Amino acid sequence: MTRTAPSPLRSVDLRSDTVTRPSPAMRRAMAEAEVGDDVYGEDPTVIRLEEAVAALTGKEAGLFVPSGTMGNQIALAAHTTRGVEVIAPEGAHVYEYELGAMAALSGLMPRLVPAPGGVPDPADVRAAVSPGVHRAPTGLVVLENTHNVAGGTVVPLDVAAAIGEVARDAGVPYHLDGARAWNAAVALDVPLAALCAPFDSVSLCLSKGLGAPVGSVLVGSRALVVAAHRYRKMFGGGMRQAGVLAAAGLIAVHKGMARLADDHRRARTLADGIAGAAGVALDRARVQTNMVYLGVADAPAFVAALAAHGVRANAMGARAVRLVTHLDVDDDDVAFAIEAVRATAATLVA
Ligand code: TLP
Repeated sequence: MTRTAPSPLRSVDLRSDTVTRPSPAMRRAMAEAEVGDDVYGEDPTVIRLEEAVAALTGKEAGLFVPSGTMGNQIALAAHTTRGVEVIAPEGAHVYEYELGAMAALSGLMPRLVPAPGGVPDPADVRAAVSPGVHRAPTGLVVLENTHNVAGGTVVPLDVAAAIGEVARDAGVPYHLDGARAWNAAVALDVPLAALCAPFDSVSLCLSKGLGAPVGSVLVGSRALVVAAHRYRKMFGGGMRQAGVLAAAGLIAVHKGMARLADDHRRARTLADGIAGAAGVALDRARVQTNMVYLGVADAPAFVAALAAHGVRANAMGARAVRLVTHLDVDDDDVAFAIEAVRATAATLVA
């Protein structure tokens, strides 16, 4: 492994896998995309993308939406009525990072269950189900795979299926926030359709590890997608000639998954290189996909000092720093980032 001395002139952006730029092939496809008005359902490129993601996930239909947040929120709205509880794992993006949308837009109450390492115990989900006599009734169960704030961790298939049985017994639908379902399928070495099988709906992002500039696809039954179509318009996500975006999404879907294993390998290398740095806690067992979380005394201060060494990272709360590998990060960047993190840690502890 080549080690490069940190230089403030160089910059490696590990804040998220959302920061990637579209490839020349994507830009060409965007320029040449055949388009129509997607609000009328007439954009051929959007239709091809929706059908491709539905086929890959083993679902009947798909709906192209502008973001992962909108994919989740449309699903939550379409599956529920106001005043019900949504069971979700602690740390879930739908609860932590969607600006309270489930309450603001759909009148929903989150009911969080413990999720050590991002993996809820199906027994805890069963215990959280409310029949709705005094407490609000349970209206939906949500899972997140990979689980972002737990470390980009993977929920095993048997656990996802067992939680699905709980939802079925309770008579409520089951939604997957699969923003990074692609990463989970690669990490588990299973087809995407197997990962998505237990769920009534899945929201998958094209603009994270797969490298598209914009967009997510919500998949599920045809009936769910018809309902979702109405909420997409209501939430402001009707996009007209969206084929220019879907064209990049199609390349992401067909080419992007093949290289996610590289991101996962680089995250492990990054973790190995950082492990043992002064004042940094790192749980190697949680480095399962493209994320490395560092436990530090003061995350905003650490992120600021790290930026001065040429590496951008995100503070996720007061004591956690997140580093994410992606399409625009190569082996040299990882080596550079290791040196930068170690130098930052040494400075802050000294
Ligand atoms: N997550 C972003 C931030 O919001 C934290 C990131 O950089 O990781 N589900 C999950 C599990 C996500 O991690 C994200 C994005 C979303 C949904 C929302 O996707 P977008 O940003 O497209 O609305």
